[in-house]
Amino acid sequence: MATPLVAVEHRTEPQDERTALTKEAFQRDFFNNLFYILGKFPTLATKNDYYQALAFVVRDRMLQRWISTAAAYTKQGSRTVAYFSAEFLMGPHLGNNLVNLGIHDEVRKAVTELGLDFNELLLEEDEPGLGNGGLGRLAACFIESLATLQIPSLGYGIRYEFGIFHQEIVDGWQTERTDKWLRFGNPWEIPRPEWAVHVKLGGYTEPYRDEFYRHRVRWVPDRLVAAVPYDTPILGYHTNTANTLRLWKAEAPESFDFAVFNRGDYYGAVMQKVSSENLSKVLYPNDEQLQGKELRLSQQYFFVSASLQDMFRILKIQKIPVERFHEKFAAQLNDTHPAIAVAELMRLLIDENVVPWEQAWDITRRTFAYTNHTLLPEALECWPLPLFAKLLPRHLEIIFEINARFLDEVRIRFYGDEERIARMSLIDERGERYVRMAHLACVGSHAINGVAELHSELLKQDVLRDFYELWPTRFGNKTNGVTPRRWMALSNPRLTKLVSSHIGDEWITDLSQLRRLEPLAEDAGFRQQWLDVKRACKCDFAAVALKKTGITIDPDSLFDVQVKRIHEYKRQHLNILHVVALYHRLRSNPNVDITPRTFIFGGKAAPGYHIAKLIIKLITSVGDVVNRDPAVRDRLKVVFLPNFNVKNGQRIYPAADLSEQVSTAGKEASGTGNMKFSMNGALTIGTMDGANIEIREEVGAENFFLFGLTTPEVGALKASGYNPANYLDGELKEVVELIRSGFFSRGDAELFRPLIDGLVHHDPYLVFADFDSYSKAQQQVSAAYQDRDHWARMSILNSARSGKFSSDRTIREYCDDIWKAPAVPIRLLTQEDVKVGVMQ
Ligand code: NBG
Repeated sequence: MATPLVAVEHRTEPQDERTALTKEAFQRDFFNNLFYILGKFPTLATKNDYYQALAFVVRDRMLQRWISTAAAYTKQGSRTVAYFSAEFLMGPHLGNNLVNLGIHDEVRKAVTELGLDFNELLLEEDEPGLGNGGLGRLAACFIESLATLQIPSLGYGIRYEFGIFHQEIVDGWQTERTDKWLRFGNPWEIPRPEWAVHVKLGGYTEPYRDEFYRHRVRWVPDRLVAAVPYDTPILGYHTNTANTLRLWKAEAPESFDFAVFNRGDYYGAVMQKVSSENLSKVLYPNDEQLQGKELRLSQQYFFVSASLQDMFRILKIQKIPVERFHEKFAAQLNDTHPAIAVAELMRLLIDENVVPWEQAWDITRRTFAYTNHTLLPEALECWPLPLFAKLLPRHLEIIFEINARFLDEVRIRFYGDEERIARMSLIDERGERYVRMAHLACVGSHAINGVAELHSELLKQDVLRDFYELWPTRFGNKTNGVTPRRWMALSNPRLTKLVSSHIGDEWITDLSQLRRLEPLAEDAGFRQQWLDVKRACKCDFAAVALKKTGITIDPDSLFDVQVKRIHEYKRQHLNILHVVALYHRLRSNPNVDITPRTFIFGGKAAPGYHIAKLIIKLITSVGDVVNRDPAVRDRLKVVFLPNFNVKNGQRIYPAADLSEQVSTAGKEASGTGNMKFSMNGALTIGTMDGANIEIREEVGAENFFLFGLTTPEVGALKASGYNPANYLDGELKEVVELIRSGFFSRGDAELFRPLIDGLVHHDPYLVFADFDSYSKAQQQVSAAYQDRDHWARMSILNSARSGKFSSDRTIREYCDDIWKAPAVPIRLLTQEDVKVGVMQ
């Protein structure tokens, strides 16, 4: 059954004085905020003060929607999606809120009239970088789409005091600086200490009989941490809906110091407070890599427990019995980071609400669904049993019980297949014992999905094959998407204007309408306008690149871009080897005719991932040589843009001609950057991996540069005993020798040895095997770019056919197939309505 999720426009809202949408009101409130909230006057005000004064102007306009939304959901007891995610990579709020409120241009005018630089104020916002990469950004796109589609929802996560580190490039190397995003305060959040809850940790359990002589278990923790919610409103685009992102901050409980304090150990008491606060101090900066630290598991449990307790509180206010938990809430597990929720909901139901096991299990399973985001074995979370037992003794008991019952079910289905039972167990007992979080997530969920078609297929065939064989109907696919509000309307206003002037602006909430651009690909005038927009975006980016790196780049060269986390499976090294090959060609034959290109790289390496950091060093070192070599005469440039984040992404995607999506087939679960590029008119050079396959299917094979081995070919080559040295001949050999010789490292032949030796002897991601095919595809790119007119056609078609990759489509599918959550349109309340409510 399809739920009606049409975004209804309600723009005739009642307005209070404080929420009026006129230029005069904006200007008046701007100064009011500067005086009364920030306590500044213009002579002393910093740019950041002005940014905040503006942020509060916008926030006032959001609060009316937020309150109206909360009132409607509370009154109606609406079914609510709870999106559980350890990461929300939101990016700056101000611009997005202006776009979604529909007041972007008016506010720009109002601010400009005051003699301030609007863009500069937007740049003042320190973005909440509470995520590593695609997984966290997906969560951000999803909650925006949920609000746009008017689905009641709550995003639950952690309010890290330090988000993803700030990357600087020093002497060509990545260096990390702490991300002090809260330094000047955060105007977008409201703390709700009155809804704080306690989270238990450690200690032991004991059985007891309650007053009705029932057998129960009590968890006696050795630590309590207070979880304080900080709420951020998430606006839908041109709707009255403002949902909530609720992030938990760890604090010491009120009575934290009582016992210690009485013993006179003031210092010890304060230290205990510090240790509680550590829980939400910092985001672990690992992407696709397990960090088996106790603090990490504590963080996961901390936010999951706080969120579930919060959901019980909501049930209580709305007078819904706990037995109907799953009717009120659909909870999505964003990867296994929140998988402990399965055991925690069981504990809350059984131990704290005295619900019988079978019923509790039924509620739990109907509540949760699990999204897997990776096929890399090193990213699958497993916790050592002793660590788990120490931190979460009661949960371990519950997991054992879940496991015993689950394995009984497997035994009956697969009689005598003890190997299968060992493989499927929630506990890995092959050596040291581990809790397998992906198995817990599968067993505790009624729906399991991957994030692109290929990925979901590989889950069924490989990583989760046993679970698929047991419960085939639980498995499905939900191909990722990205929000066109941030990734087009906000970040590419020129393209937005051009597109809207031809097909109207409904595409912003119905991206499939971009198809109406297709016929315009044959219109020479439109193609010229399209190229003009692209060129203007490239000029903007060239200015940014110059400012951040000191490198001058030519906006008429082909902008060839790879921005994403640095990881061997994503193969930035394949890209840079090709750059060296081009350089080598130019040096060997200075008159060779090549298409001028600017290679742009960006992305962070996990601080402990040495090879990834060495790849960055190789990129910057090649850049140092190439950018300065007069023989190249500006035909090649290499830029490593430091600190790739949401803010920088917004300037890069619109400026790209070519999008590098070159992961080894079968390794990238989906990718979402690939979608942002394509929407903004970049062509893709890519492998048959993740969502690339679906992008190619949509835009047409003739508008996509395909190369490389397919997933089955990768498997076959590995099975036959892959030897990378066999591929080391011709140009690739010369390239490798050049790097090995120390040419890019001032004669230091040792510097890149770990990277080069690793490729020559192991090459787990088949860089060498794919090099030739990649290089040929790049020659096709160069040739194609020579015919600008044809390139423009392909670029237009990429954008026109990217409708599938809106996160609105993805969220509709989740709502229809998994969450069964219908839209709830919101009527705006005025302050008068609210006052009447108070008087009643
Ligand atoms: C990442 C995948 C990407 C995918 C995003 C969002 C993790 C664990 N996974 O391919 O690598 O696009 O998730 O689904 O970060």
